[in-house]
Amino acid sequence: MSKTPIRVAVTGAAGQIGYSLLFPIAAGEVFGPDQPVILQLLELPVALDALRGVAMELEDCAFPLLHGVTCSSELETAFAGANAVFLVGSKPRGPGQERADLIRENGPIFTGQGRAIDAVADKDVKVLVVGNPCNTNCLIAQAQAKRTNPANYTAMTRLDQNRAIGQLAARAGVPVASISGLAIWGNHSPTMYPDYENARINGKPVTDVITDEAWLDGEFLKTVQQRGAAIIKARGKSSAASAAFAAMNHMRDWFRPTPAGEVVSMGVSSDGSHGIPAGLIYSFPCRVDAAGNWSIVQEVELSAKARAKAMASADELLEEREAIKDLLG
Ligand code: NAX
Repeated sequence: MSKTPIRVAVTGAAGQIGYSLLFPIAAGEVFGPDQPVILQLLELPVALDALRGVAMELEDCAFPLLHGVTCSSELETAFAGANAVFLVGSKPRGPGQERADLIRENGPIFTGQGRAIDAVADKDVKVLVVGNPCNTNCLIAQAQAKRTNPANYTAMTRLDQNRAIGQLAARAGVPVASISGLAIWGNHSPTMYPDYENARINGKPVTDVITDEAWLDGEFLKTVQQRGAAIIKARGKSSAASAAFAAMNHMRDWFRPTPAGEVVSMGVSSDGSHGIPAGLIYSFPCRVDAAGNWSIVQEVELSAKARAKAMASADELLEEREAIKDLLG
């Protein structure tokens, strides 16, 4: 007997990331090859025609697992009964715009979306915020969670994890599957810290294989932290396919137990673990249990230099929280 379809809401669905995200979801690459899905897509009214075009293309793929698509600019329609939500849509940072201004501009979007999710989504809905600044946008949406589970509001740092793994694998000359335990700490911003000290290459500490610590603390960190800007410079557009793939990874890995020995980077609500201020949406190494609940990995230690970087990113998040504190009530 086939499974009951799950409802998957995606905002900003006619945008670049949406275009790379919807088709693999419909193909079963996120929720499993036997799990039917209903896609509930949200767009601004101005982009609804484009969204209908995307819906036509979805139809033209004749995905056996795709049991329905709705296109709407109504929050309550898009989030009704949703089991999983990808909050992708938000305003991009304008030329020369300060991060603080972007936070103020995008914040209210997430108040409204958070409120609607809490009102009409499934009680156990899992929410992933991709739209930037994703950690603080997630905090704003989570503040509305009264009926839904506040722990189920997360932000995406998986792209940063994947980028870091790619860089280490290239430097060590090994396949990416040889890298384990690499996690991102902090904010999805240039202050993030990819913790290579607790990562392994073919089971050995990274620093035993890549002995050039100047490269690890210099070029490696800089490349990962600045990768988004490098892609915009090269492509003329921000990362889209890689961001969509990371969003798929994040959600897939939240719906299944984490394989032994692995960790997943997720921006989650800090409970004060590792000295990170409680309540921030902060990226930690996480593991997911058989019931689909994440927990922060406790058995990792940061060296003094790594801790300083992790705390600097927490300080940035504290500043962001201060800038939108009126939206958290
Ligand atoms: P696009 O500009 O291509 O698409 C965004 C779409 O969202 C547009 O179609 C727009 O109409 C829609 N939209 C805007 N406000 C909306 C609202 N209130 N409700 C519903 N839809 C709305 O951007 P795209 O390249 O797809 O990027 C989307 C977001 O992802 C941006 O905020 C971007 O900064 C963020 N990113 C986050 C990453 C991460 O790792 N967390 C990496 C990639 C990406 O930069």
